[in-house]
Amino acid sequence: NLPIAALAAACEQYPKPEGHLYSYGTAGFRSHSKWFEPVVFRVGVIAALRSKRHSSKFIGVMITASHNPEDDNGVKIVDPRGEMLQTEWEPYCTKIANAPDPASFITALDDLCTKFKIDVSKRSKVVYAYDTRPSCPALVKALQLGLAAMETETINEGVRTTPQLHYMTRALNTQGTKDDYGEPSIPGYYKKLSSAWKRLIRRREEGSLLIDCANGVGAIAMKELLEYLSDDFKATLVNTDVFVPGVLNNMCGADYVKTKQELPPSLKGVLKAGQRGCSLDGDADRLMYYYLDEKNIFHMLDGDKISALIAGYLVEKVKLCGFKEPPRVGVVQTAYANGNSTKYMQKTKALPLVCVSTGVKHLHHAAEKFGIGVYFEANGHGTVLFSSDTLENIRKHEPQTPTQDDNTKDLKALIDLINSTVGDAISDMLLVEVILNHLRYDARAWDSLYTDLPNKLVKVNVKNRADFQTEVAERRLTHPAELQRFVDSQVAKYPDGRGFIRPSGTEDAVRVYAEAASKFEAEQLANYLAGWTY
Ligand code: NG1
Ligand code: ZN
Repeated sequence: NLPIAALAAACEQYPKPEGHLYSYGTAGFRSHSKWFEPVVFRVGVIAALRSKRHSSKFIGVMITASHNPEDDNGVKIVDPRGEMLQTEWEPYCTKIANAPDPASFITALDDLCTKFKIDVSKRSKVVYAYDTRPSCPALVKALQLGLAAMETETINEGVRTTPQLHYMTRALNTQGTKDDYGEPSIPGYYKKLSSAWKRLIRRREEGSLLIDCANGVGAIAMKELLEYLSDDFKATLVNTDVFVPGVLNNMCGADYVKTKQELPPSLKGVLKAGQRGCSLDGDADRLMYYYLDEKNIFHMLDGDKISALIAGYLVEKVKLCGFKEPPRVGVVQTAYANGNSTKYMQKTKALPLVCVSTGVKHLHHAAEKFGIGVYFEANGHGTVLFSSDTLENIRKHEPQTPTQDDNTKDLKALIDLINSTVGDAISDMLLVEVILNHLRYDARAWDSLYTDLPNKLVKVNVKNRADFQTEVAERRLTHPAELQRFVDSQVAKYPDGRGFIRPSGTEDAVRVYAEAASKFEAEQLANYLAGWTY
């Protein structure tokens, strides 16, 4: 049975603030950090139960609010294979987080145990980490209390990137099995990436890559990784003020670059024309690339361009290995993917492509259906998945020529270089650099794969985002129907126009997206849609 006395006592220590509703959404729970300790305490208890449900496998808990402001915080649960928490648990998490008092908290936990037939007597194991936010230490305490109440065996990984925590969770659970994901330690993570990199990189890069670490945990991870990469990788780190209050994600980082479509002010005069730069977000799971041309004009290489580069490269790589039955490479996007990226993948590269709803778990699950599934959100979050059949195929493959042999070795190293558990800005960055190195591309050559259609994303705050319902992977509103009719009538006026409105899964807002042949038209269309009158 549940340790009711311990749970109730701990719950008293972290009373739920009245009138504040939490919801486990696409990125777990997220809110202003001052409301957050009771939620994190309860997540500790849920994570323990999740571990019991999975025969005492390690469950991960990550405390971070990613690209959001420094005063926000968030928490999410990571499943044994390093994936996001199974969707069926989300409403139970929401219910447990909102239980107003200890008695209803225990009842909500009981409901979860009954629903998922949890054997409470099993042991539980949880590995956790957190980002650099000043609110983290207090939240970690709350988490620890929840875990202690459940007598959970814990590993505290400290200040780590979100993808490192996902890696750890999978590595801990696969250690010594045929699916061994690598040494279950942070040095193990660096060793895995750096040895794959050393196998893959062909000639020493002359220029240095400029990496904007958003003043977040990515700065710590990058510094550590550079030690392992030694001379083989030249990088200059900027925005590395990890513990200076107020600077996290502020006027820098991947989200700044994507939403403003401009160079962070701190990189002006630092990034040289032709040099590649990239920005991580606050927990280092999103990546945006960019460069300045000889006229100092800014060019952004977003998640779609990263995806196009990787997918195009992998298709060719697979051909060079000489498989009897080559794995099928496919791409997963969301409605925010640039229209010309979709065209490029489908028409120029003949890649199978699916479009799914926003949120990594949707992309991840769709990508699992391909032999090799490349998924990226336009905002720079993504990775590559290799199905177990593909992994088996590669393991058994007997190359017939030295070229096939060499390419197969490359492919194996690429699998090690890629953090398949979740989008990982650092692993993705190494992957991009390797591909550019193999193709002998500079930023401009990469950029010229296709030209982005001008686009604009606007956020409109609304009282109740549940009033907005969508279909066809969030590309159309079913409700309010008159609003969709308005969208259709406006979009029809623009050549190459595309526009849609969907409720955010993380904020009390709807997002309006528009694309058109020119920047002026894209902005005009977005603004019309945002100020709808119907
Ligand atoms: P919402 O708030 O549902 O639009 C945002 C991002 C998602 C995803 C989640 C989780 C956009 C337009 N939306 O979701 O892609 O990253 O946050 O962090 O970028
Ligand atoms: Zn993030």
